[in-house]
Amino acid sequence: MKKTWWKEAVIYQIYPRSFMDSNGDGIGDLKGITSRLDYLKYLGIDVIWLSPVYQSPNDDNGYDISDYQAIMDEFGTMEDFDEMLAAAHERGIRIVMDLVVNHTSDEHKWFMESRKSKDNAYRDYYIWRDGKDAQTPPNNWGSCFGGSAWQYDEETAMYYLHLFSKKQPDLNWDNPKVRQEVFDMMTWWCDKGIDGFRMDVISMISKTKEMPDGEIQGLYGSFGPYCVHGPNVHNYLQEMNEKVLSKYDIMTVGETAGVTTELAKQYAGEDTHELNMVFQFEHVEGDGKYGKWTDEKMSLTTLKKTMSRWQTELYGQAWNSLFWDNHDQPRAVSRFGDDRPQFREASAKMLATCLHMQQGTPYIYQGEELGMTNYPFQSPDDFRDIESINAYREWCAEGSLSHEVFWPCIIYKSRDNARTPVQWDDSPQAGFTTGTPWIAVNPNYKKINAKAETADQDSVFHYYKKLIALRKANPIMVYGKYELLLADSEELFVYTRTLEEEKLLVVCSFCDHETSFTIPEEFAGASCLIANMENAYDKPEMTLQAYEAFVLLKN
Ligand code: TEU
Ligand code: CA
Repeated sequence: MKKTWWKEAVIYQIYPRSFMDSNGDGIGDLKGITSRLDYLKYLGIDVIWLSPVYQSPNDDNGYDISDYQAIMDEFGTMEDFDEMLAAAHERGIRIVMDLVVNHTSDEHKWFMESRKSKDNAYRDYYIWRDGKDAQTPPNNWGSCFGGSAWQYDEETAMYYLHLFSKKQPDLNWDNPKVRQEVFDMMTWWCDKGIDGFRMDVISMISKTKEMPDGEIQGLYGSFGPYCVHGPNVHNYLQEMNEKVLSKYDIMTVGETAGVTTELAKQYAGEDTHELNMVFQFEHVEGDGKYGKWTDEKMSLTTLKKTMSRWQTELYGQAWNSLFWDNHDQPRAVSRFGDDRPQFREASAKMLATCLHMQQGTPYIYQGEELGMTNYPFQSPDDFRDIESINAYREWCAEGSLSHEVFWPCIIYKSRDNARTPVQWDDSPQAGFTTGTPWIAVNPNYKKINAKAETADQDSVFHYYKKLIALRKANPIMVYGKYELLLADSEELFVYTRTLEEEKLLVVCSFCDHETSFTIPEEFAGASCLIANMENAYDKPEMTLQAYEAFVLLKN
């Protein structure tokens, strides 16, 4: 298996709006990121995945871009970006940009032109269709953010497709001019010295010609079979690779909602000349009760089966991305661990062990290294995210579900859980801003914050720091072959990694009570590489505490 820097890296995702505010307007910004690079260097991460910082009206917090080669006013200037890029590189940290090219903002000049007339030069930059009439869209597809996936435009009395908000019109990738515009823009950023791209919903860029009604899921028809993994998606990615990616020493990761292991081997195969790796979502989706919304945890056996399939089926053929959360998911410790005070730290460290000892490139979402938790939402007015705001209205306020039924589901899964400001210290607003934050700071910042944790060797922060350092010193963590043990246990996630003569045993308790465990004979006398609590490993029969995690190394 080829060794590369992005296989051996640990990647940290920054959601700029909530990371650090430098000018007191309550909104995170580029200078704020620059001011915290020493913290990230101390943590030991190698790459920053920077969520969008381009010009945007912020209908979807920057995932609706109106100018790909300008910086969002609220985040600062292009000079601020250049300063941040240079400061990161000085510290040996690479910067991977978020490439959002399935759609633009409706305030992008291309769309402003496209909607002017049916014969405008930019008309075919987007996907326009006649409705059945001015009140009836071309088909029954629903948008990811609620409502129809089609918006009627008076000017030319036609509908345009938007798989996300109506201010995010989908680009027509079948138009070679669109592809060339995107490739030119990517080249411009690569020439500035960035180190790669995370590609937003890249599995959706190719749509089928025919656009029939979809199977009803929830309140609308599904666009999945017609807009995900479409007929030309691999051709377009190979063209992108040939015209841009192959010319630079950069890394790419595709956000490929709905991807299977088979498809991942094509998107991110060692020799398919498309992407380096993909984000798969099987372990963070499929738990929904009302669409994605739920208040129930996935069973441990289901989680283990899903993660193990990705570990074994990609091994030696494609590269895994490893994550528990990001800006679209609830906080890991609240969702997969246990955020009750007596268990939060142990379970956060256990989750870190379980993920970072797997095969693939691990991603840390801002605040995950502190064990930050979900937010205690009290009212729909607390939400800022278009997805949560629309969902509450569609499923509950105007829908069929009572507040009592839907509220626990939306507060458990809302993307805003991950978007509350990073908790830097115990000063007002957790040191994130001297002003009023755009979204409320979690009230638990007094205890959960970077200042307290960097000073405490036993903190979640220092546990992540140790894991990152271990990855640099132990190639088996990067390249070892994975094998699941105790598949049927609903309490323990246990697996091994093997690389030549070395072998790791990774033991993680996912339950809130004591459990027993027997160390396999072959690990008798093995040394402990890392553990989240004290225990003895010199006898095979062990008692594990709630959320205990440890790793034995036999070499
Ligand atoms: O997310 C794609 C996507 O499918 C999300 O809607 C996500 O799966 C869902 O919100 C999970 O609940 C990408 C970006 O990560 C997201 O922030 C954007 O809102 C979306 O694309 C549109 O650009
Ligand atoms: Ca600011």
